[in-house]
Amino acid sequence: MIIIITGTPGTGKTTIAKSLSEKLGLRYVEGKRIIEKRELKEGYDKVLDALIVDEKKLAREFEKEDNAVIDSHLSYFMNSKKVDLCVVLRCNTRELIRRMEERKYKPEKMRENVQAEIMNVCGNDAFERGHKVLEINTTGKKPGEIISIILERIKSSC
Ligand code: DAT
Repeated sequence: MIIIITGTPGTGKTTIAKSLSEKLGLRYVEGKRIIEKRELKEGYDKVLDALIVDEKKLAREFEKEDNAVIDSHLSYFMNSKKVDLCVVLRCNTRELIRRMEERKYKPEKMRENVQAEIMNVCGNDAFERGHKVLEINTTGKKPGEIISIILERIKSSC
């Protein structure tokens, strides 16, 4: 089973993906680690303070997995036939800004991420790529509640 967790940075992907992988006995795959390990970094965007990554190459690396929860906002670039469920985590922008301030993100990066969240870039792209999408508004929900929503969906056969 392959479950991918996408969403704007700060929406809770790592928190949820780690916990979900433990609950389901699946491997936890961290996108950032794969980018480092496989040297998929193609550059660095100084203005946005973000890595430039070849999404197709990254998707191919993810597609080598067969029983995993994949934690990456770029995970929706995977072939949808190879994915059982694509979870899109959403978050209120005020809360997202608070979390990004805690992480000391640059203003340009915060602006870019807030815009991406408002436009639901990850969710829309995931739908367009044909994924079975479960979109969750995480605002005010504890991680345990979010996990329960995902498990419920898996039980009802994705
Ligand atoms: P991401 O991997 O999408 O960047 P994260 O899992 O690292 O997100 O979480 C970002 C911050 O928000 C981190 O300090 C933990 C906190 N957080 C995550 N999920 C939460 C939730 N459901 N409720 C409250 N705080 C949460």
